[in-house]
Amino acid sequence: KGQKPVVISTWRNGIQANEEAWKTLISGGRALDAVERGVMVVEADPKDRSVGYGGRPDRDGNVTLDACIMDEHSNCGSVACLQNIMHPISVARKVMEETPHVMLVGEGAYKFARSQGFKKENLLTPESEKQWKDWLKKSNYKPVINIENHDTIGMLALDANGNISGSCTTSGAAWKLPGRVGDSPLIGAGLFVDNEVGGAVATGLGEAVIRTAATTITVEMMRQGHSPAQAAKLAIERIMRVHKNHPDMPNLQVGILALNKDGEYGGHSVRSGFNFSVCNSDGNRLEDAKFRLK
Ligand code: SD4
Repeated sequence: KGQKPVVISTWRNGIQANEEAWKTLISGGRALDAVERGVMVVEADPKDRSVGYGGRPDRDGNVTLDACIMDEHSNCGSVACLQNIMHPISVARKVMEETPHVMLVGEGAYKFARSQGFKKENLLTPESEKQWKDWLKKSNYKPVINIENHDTIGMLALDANGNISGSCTTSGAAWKLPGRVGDSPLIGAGLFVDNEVGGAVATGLGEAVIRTAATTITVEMMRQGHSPAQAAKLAIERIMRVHKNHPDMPNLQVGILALNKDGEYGGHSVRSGFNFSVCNSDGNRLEDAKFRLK
């Protein structure tokens, strides 16, 4: 049985993010505020090497950030390849609320952020710089499942008024080509919300998520009557079918979380190892997603 309010987010780091989001939800606040404030905790955490401050850089040593946010009215905002700003999710929200656009990238996103009062900050921590320098020795680009590329935070919340919003924020794939944008800032790929139905977020190999519009199809599956758990499973099966003969398949990991209007949720991944954090009135805890492959 579903409950509201509820917040779910990807990976173990979602626990601290949920804790923050819950404060907003339990005081009757908006899901939109919850999903922004929640993921900000992880953006500022240097220990998370895939999000915001402390994120692993691209192969030139620059930390570039992707983020998006979507509310219960299908308003959305997004930034991609943004540098030197600690909270890309808040810049994405400003794009949504203060401009006629949905997405700003690179230098334009940075200039916009500065004009909105965001500070310029160095996001490359000594630890991430050291990892990058180690990587440079061989310069071998090979994403390692569940480790190297996968701590992006995606969050979905259903508030006490029955409204759903979502957020997603990442430094993307470590050692990516400069200028690479993943699924995380793309509405319909890394995140999709339709307040009539529910929402979905994705983590993992962004290219595979984009090829399949994975969160869009998850939400559409729920619209057709599937539970969130079933919808996430069907979307993962679709991703696997599409990538059957693809060079990405041997290392492919994608995890999808889904939440519906009744507060029911579910998660599914291609391979084992994907977990997610759930917080409702039963508490804040980590759950393992179901998966197709060991
Ligand atoms: C990307 N989907 O940029 C992101 C990476 C990710 O946990 O999810 N990391 O492809």
